[in-house]
Amino acid sequence: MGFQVKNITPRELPVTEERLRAIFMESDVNKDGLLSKKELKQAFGRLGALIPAFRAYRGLHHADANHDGVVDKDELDELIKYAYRLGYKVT
Ligand SMILES: [Ca+2]
Ligand SMILES: [Ca+2]
Repeated sequence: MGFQVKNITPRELPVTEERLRAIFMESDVNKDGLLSKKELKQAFGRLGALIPAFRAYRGLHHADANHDGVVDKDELDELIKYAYRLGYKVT
């Protein structure tokens, strides 16, 4: 019959923790070694989050152990674990 099977498989792979680390570090646009909420929003946007602002808020809440409003390099591991559990896929 005349219709095509819509079974397009994008080349998506589950994101690894290494990849997440790279994405978060690249999202530190002002290179101060800290991830602000704005930078987190950008990172989650790159990961394909439906509502990056919400994920930035949740991720920050989860990882920001010293409550200074930014994720530093000591807190990054927690952020990576949080993002990893969400099971993002990257192309
Ligand atoms: Ca920064
Ligand atoms: Ca912090």
